[in-house]
Amino acid sequence: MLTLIGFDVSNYFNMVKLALAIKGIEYKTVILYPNQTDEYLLKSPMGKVPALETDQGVLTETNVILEYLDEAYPNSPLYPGSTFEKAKIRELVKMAELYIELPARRCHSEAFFGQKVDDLTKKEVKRALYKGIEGIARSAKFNPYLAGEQLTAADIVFLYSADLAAAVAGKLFAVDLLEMAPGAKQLMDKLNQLDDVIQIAEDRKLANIEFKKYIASLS
Ligand SMILES: N[C@@H](CCC(=O)N[C@@H](CS)C(=O)NCC(=O)O)C(=O)O
Repeated sequence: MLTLIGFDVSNYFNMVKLALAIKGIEYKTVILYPNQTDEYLLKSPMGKVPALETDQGVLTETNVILEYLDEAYPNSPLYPGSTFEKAKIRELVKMAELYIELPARRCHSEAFFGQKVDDLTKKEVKRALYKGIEGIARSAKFNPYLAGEQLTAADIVFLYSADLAAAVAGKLFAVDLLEMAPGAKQLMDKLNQLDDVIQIAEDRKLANIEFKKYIASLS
């Protein structure tokens, strides 16, 4: 059986959780925070979560895990369509991670943990997020899903990237990021109504209590 390693507050962990839920794959969970212990680095070379233990070995990097799951469990495909359509989904996944999730992450400490981020970083992040969401607006179909009529891996990655990025943009720049991509808000609303997404949000809320204690213990 697959084992998913990570913790329920992690947006990347939740991307994999949602993919597993959509596909109805059975798995176990090992709750673990990212760390640089020798033991964990043997599994996850960067010490990050999530990691997915399979019969053949451990996989890391969320987009890779999503593609693995889709090939190993072809039901409810997350990369449906022709070779070109699959590539377009991968393009959207990559854009959401590179241009939305990663820039916003640079400001998570101030937006979520009350630790100041310097003004230059904030300026860079604001500019990067504007460019990112404008790029997504050009590239995505929002019909109603990112790649068209079917929910794909792009929606999963966008959901758990854009929510945090929108919170960062709202808190730090007083900007409604999702408004800059027509259709994005409606898509987020639609995705947030899915039973699996509601369950993941509940798990996340519960896990956040322990996570906050853990973060406080680090300082
Ligand atoms: N590129 C990785 C990113 C995963 C990631 O950044 N996870 C966070 C938790 S949400 C983490 O492990 N952070 C600890 C670290 O960066 O060392 C992926 O796609 O899975």
